[in-house]
Amino acid sequence: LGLSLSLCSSQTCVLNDKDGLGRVFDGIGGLSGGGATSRLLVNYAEPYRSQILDYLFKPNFGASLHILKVEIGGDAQTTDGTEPSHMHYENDENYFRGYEWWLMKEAKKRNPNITLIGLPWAFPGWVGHGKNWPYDFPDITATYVVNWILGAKQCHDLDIHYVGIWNERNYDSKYIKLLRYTLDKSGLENVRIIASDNLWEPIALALLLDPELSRAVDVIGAHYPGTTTVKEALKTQKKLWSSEDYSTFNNEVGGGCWARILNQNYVNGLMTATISWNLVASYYEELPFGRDGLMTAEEPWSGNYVVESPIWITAHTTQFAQPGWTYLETVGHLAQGGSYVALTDERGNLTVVIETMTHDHSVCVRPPLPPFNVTSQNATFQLKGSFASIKELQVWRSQFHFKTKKPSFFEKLAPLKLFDGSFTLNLAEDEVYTLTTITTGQKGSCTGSPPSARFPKAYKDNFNVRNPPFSEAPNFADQTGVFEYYINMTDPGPHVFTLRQVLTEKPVTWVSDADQTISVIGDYQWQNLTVTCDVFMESVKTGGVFIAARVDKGGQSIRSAKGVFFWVFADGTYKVTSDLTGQTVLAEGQSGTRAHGWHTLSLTVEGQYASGLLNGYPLWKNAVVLTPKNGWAAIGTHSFELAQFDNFAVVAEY
Ligand code: 147
Ligand code: CA
Repeated sequence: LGLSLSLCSSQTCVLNDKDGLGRVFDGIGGLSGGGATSRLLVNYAEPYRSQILDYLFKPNFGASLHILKVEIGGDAQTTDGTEPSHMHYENDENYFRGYEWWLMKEAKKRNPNITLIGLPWAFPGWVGHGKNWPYDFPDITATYVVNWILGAKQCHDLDIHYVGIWNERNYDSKYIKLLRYTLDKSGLENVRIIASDNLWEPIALALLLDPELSRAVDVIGAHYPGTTTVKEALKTQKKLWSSEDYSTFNNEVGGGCWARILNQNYVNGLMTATISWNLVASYYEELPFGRDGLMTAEEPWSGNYVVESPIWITAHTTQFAQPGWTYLETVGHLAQGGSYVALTDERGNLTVVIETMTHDHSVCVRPPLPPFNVTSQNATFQLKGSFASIKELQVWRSQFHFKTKKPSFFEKLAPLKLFDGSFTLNLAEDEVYTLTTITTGQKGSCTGSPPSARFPKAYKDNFNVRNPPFSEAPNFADQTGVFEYYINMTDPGPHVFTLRQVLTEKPVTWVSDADQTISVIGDYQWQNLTVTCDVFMESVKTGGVFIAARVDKGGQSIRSAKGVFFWVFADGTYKVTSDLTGQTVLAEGQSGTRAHGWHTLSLTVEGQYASGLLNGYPLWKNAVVLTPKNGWAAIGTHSFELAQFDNFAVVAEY
């Protein structure tokens, strides 16, 4: 690859700036979205919510992140749910939906220098003009994305620094150039473009072959690069980022994965930023990729959250080097395995991060990790050039201690005195060290979070909130469609404040969303329960809505979700099915239900039997429900249609 990988010769690693420096460091970040990964975070009560945000963003406290990347919501399923678009319809613009605006503001409050990035996974249906493709009308797509950036500034005073193309899907050169043109024309010359949030190729070669495209793109962002790059990417002379990485269960092996890639993405691949998918695991754990965040905050009802090892591994770098610092050229692998990087602010400060993660304790979700050996070793570092005169280094250490299962993370040790600019470390396996001239590091701590608890077994929501802080009701996790608080201005009665499914067409999707809309809620272990909800169809004749129990799937498998689904239709019929698509019918008949009127549905599932009430009267009973045995409660619609829900209630047995 033409990289000069240094290996410490006879155990001495030289740290020198005399012959020039390496690349400029752009930071370490977290990704909220792709999708709905922060869904449950927003409903944490204070002070816990602020504590979680402090662990993520507050400088000299925890992860102290440099970068926050968010999904530009596109109304479609993007891994753990849907995120709302700022333009559900062509003539619609609203910059107060979802939680990403709030999250960016909270991050910026704590770290005013934080780098903000937006990237779409999906787009509202109208952007594709009926086709599941965003590039047939590139001007529409570019305007749509630029609107989001303008809205960030105008409505929230947020400066978006980087924007991407289409997550892990095709890019289109014409679109990228038009996006650059549209940004410039809108006064957003400072917003830089990342491409293509997929593999190194074909974007790297395309940049080499097309100078105009190359002028439009500032950063090559690759996903899960396995710490390496390719020679075309190096040849472009662009910044190289791991713009999505990690996605690993956040136990100690996850922390080990993160420690290894944070160092080696630069050592092996000259990547100057690494972004974790995801920022914080704030979604139901049984959804895809449960707990793949830097920390866990998946219980807003209890307030419980867990500061996991990746937070402290992040701190080893983020608290002691800032974007704009420069990597030394003298970075590399240790003689007995492991790696070291060094960074400087070019004003005398030096930060060295060393990791000795063994193979089996640092496997990430992807790509496969080729074998390598790490054993305990003494490593001597010799400071040269402008660092030769450094007399003292602060020392921070993490020891995973996999054998004893008693890890210690981000521990401040006694400062190291230097005499001839050299020091020797006795490194064991599975350790991370930071040696630095920076003296501001701190291991933040808050008075413990409340104990973990299950989702309340008696739960209700009447959606009566006049000025909701968020567009979505607590704990509902939309898996297809978008469910928003709604105010019926003309309703004289009890249904002024409701929850409404607002999508009227299928989005330009990222995975295959269901043909129905569905939002899940509650405890995945629930078996026996009663779900009750008032429903209101807005589609005359063709309308259909459901309430459900024991829903067993979400995410990209949502199309094959099974459970017990109780439907009523605007044509005066009802159905009970064991799947979201309605293939397996357990009961059906006349209900007298119609659009533009409220009906109360109630579904009880007890052991192998289910029964349903309509407006308080039995409509069907003794439907036999064998599988699934457990799952979430849910509400939804038969198609992409407007419909409202009110007075949702669950009473469950554990
Ligand atoms: C990524 C997505 O960009 C994220 O939204 C999230 O779904 C994440 C979960 O790990 O994965 O998508 C990938 C899906 C598959 C691969 C890589 C990235 N893969 O198989 O290499
Ligand atoms: Ca209400």
